[in-house]
Amino acid sequence: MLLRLFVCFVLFLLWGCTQPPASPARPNIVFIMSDDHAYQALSAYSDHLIQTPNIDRIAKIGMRFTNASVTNSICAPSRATILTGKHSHLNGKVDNHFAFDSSNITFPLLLQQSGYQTAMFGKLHFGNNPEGFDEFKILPGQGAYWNPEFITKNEGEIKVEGYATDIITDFTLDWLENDRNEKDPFLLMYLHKAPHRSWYMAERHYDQFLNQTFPEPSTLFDNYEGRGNAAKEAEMSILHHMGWSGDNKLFPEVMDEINLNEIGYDKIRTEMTMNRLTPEQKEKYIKAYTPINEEFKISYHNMSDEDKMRWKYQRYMQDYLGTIQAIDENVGRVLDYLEANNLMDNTLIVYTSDQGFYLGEHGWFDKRFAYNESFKTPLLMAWKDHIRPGSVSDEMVQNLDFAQTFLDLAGISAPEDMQGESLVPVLTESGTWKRESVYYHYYEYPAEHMVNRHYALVSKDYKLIHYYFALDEWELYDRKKDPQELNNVYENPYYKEVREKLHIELKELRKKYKDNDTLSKEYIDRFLEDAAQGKVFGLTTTRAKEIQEKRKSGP
Ligand code: SGN
Ligand code: CA
Repeated sequence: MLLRLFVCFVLFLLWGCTQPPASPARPNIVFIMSDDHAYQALSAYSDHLIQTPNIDRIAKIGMRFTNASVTNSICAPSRATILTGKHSHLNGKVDNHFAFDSSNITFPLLLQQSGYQTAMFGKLHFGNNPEGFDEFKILPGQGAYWNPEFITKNEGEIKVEGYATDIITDFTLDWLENDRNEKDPFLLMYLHKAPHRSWYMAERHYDQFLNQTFPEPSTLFDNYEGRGNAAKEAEMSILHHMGWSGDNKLFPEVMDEINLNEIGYDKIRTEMTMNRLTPEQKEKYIKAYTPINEEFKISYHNMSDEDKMRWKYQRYMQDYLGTIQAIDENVGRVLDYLEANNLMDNTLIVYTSDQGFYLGEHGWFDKRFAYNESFKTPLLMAWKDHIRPGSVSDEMVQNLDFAQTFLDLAGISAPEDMQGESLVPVLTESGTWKRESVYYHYYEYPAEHMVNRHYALVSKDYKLIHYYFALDEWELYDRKKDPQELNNVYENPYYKEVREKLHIELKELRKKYKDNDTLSKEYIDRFLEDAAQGKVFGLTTTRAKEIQEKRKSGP
């Protein structure tokens, strides 16, 4: 008997040795992205504005990137770069205006073809539906905070009562619980609309946020001395370009009462939002914002520009950060689900934003510039037993790298023309990964916020920017000595050698990424023609026509 047992045991061992080792299951990917979430408003980076304990859980169990950036700091182009692994000039989505070219090969398509289940919920902003998804429920365009409509794969267009951040999470959890099969790996893209302008928070957060005062950034009153014209010409000043009503939530009737005239569609924006609310939602909203409006009526006529800036900044922060509170709670719901269902073990979790955002730095809101607050983006990644808990990477990674990273994890070789690099060696702290500098190119001009076209090289030490098109100006920043980017040292003789070296590097980067100076003349003319016909949001027909005329008479 014993002998038989022994023989069986030896045979068992031999059998085990002759079998190939079981290949590890391909990881699931949960890609969480918010829209315009500044790293300054995430406590894993800095807790001076808000606590985000749930999002921070990803940093605690995984890696936090301190130098993650985007290639083009605006919504749809960022998303196109993420999906295609290519810079804007190659995937064609250079700005928010024209639709995404769906013939692009994307990583979700490749994952789906290789057996991944794929689902997307939330904001895409492509002007068409995503390819390569078994299931999607996406917001049309920018989408709405309140009672939003969704374009769905299987149910046509639907409208759901409630608050967007909660609803997008409900869809996500519902898919995880009811639609996912347990045998195949999955890619889940969970994409928030918040904290995008015009910053409407969930009702449950009114009490907490409408009574808070937030610290001001030291550059709130920046006068743009020491920099070129692009910063001076941009229309994203909290004082001058943020709407009293559409952004800062003054009631239109209060503005009429105190004779505060706003140009443009500021009050109309409020009316459009209010028309979406149910009577109960509206009642709570009016109740919450009435004290602010009443107080403003009394103080407005005695306010200096400085006071107005301070008031607008506080109003902005209360609303913006309020929207982040709901994201944090909802990310917590998703992480809880993953934990409770043993999905943490083999899931890569990513938290990022489609770009950074100005929270009063340089007196600004919005993004678009190659300066830090908009160029950089938060990035946290966790994957149990593969990424060291609490690790920090200062590598210069970009949204360009996601596609190849995810394909690498799934064991799929990336198409040759993808331009990023797999982050797996960085994540697992194994092998070598070296990148000295990254490339940036922003195109959407003339357009809302009037940030001139520019391209840039960014290394850990320096930033070299070229504004072209309506300007022809260079800027150079010493990132170590001047982290706030207040002094353009391009003409400073001390930096002559550095400048020359960076020029050569920039040329090489542009060659490597196959970029050339400008967009085709035809593209710009088509864009301006649409704007002249009132089809480009945020650019008035008058202004577009003026620019068209100038181009006709110009060189
Ligand atoms: C809207 C906003 C802009 C914002 C763009 C792009 N205006 O047009 O402030 O820059 O979206 O944002 S609003 O009056 O509609 O709020 S992006 O994140 O989609 O690129
Ligand atoms: Ca955005």
